[in-house]
Amino acid sequence: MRIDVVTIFPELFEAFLRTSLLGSAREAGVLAVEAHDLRRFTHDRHRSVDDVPYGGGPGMVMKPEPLVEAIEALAGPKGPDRGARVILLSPQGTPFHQARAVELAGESHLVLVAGRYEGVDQRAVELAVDEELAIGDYVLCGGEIPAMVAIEAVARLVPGVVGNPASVETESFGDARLEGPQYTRPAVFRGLEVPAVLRSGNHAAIARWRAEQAFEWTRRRRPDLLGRRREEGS
Ligand code: 4HQ
Repeated sequence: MRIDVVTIFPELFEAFLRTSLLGSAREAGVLAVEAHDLRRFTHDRHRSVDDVPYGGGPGMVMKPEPLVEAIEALAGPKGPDRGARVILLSPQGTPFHQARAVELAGESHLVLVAGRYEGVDQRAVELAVDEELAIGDYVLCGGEIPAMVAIEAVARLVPGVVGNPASVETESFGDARLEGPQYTRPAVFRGLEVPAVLRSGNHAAIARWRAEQAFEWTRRRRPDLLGRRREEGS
């Protein structure tokens, strides 16, 4: 899979993309991820990417010209023949969740657009963006961290990115449940014991206990997940 990011802060992605599973997957050639400086697609002396909002109001709006140029350079023109899916990270987008990550992991090429300021000129959205995603109901300063969230959620589902595929399947939300508690050594820490069943060696009992804990945690902490239908995934 290939992922391109359009941003005015490509340096934010450097350590992120070099580190851990993403770094290894990129080195192994399983994944190609690159951040592109939006200012490369400007033509004026000041390399402007923003301008004042029509109608007035606080803040600035991202100019359409550099954005559309950048997106078209990476993804081609919008339309049925476009080989990539272009996603704008925005609080106005549809909520991002595990089921969408699974779908996006099946794409061959994603272009993620990280905006700044008050947002993006709507004509750039209409002309060049395929879909808008929101990672949550809160407001950040830019779409860079939302883009990283999408990259990490999607990339770990791409075959070969996570070494042990079993750990991808059993984790939370794959089945719209929370995971229960996890323990490692020591068996007793500050007087708190690891539940005996986990040390019993009885694998059937362990599996049953974990399923119960997962259900109980979900019921208490996220009852909304239990009401959802399976196809929604999360
Ligand atoms: N922003 N989910 C404002 C977000 C956001 C979110 C991205 C801040 C876009 C212009 N993006 N910029 N929440 O808060 O995706």
